Amino acid sequence: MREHLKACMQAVLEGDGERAEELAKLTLERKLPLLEVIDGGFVAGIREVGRLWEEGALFLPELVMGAEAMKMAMGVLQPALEASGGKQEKAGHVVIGTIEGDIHDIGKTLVATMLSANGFGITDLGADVPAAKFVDEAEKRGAGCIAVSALLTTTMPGQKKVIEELRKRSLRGKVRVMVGGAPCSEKWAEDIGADGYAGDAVSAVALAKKFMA
Ligand code: B12
Repeated sequence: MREHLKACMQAVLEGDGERAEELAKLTLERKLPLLEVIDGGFVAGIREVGRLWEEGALFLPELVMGAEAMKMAMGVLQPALEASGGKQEKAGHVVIGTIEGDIHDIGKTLVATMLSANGFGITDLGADVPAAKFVDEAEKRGAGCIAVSALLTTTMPGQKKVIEELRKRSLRGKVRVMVGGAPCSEKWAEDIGADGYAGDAVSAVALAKKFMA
């Protein structure tokens, strides 16, 4: 298992999409624990890519290739991860997306997949989503929760706009808001008046369950 995790991490670090996809397929064939492989292998790889990029040891195209490799692996693993929850009663509906101006969608998609695997109905709006669109969709779907991802310090204030938009439409009492993404924190969630923050996909599921209870 350790060797496998190392290989997954390395494939993302090298931006080798084909290898990442091959390793993802091997993960399914060998019935290895999906979350462990995603977190300890592929996510560890993309975080290392980010760290090296910040240090100036990698160039932007290498960052992009790392992200592409990560996405290719997730393309193979996502359906299996979603199915791993089995058939469950619908736990509630969540509208999820990455806020306007921000195209980072890997973490958001992982959160959406985990929520879906745990019985939540999901409307995934993708990335670069205006605040009003989150609220439009929540209204349309009767969603009990909006989940807003932000990976850039410059786009984080957009999460607050979603809450303001809910207030404007007198929906704040009906729809819970959770925020997440690398620069967010418990304190940030409190500051902007969100209902909660989660640091990873597993905690996001626990938080959504708490909201819907
Ligand atoms: C991959 C990546 C990219 C890829 C994105 C590809 C894609 N389709 O997503 C590409 C190459 C396109 C990219 C572009 C840019 N990036 Co970038 N990127 C990253 C990197 C390396 C990894 C992000 C990632 O996917 N992590 C893996 C996932 C699984 O983790 P995660 O996103 O944190 O998600 C987890 C949790 O946070 C949480 N979570 C996430 N969302 C949500 C939502 C909710 C509701 C909840 C509850 C939880 C939750 O659960 C997830 C699963 O555990 C980070 C570095 C880092 N350490 O984060 C930089 C990083 C985010 N990027 C950065 C920057 C600056 C940029 C660019 C501006 C670069 C440029 N000069 O063009 C552009 C932004 C363009 C834009 N307008 O958005 C900076 C941001 C700095 C800052 N303070 O704002 C970072 C931190 C790198 C750095 N150290 O400088 N990037």
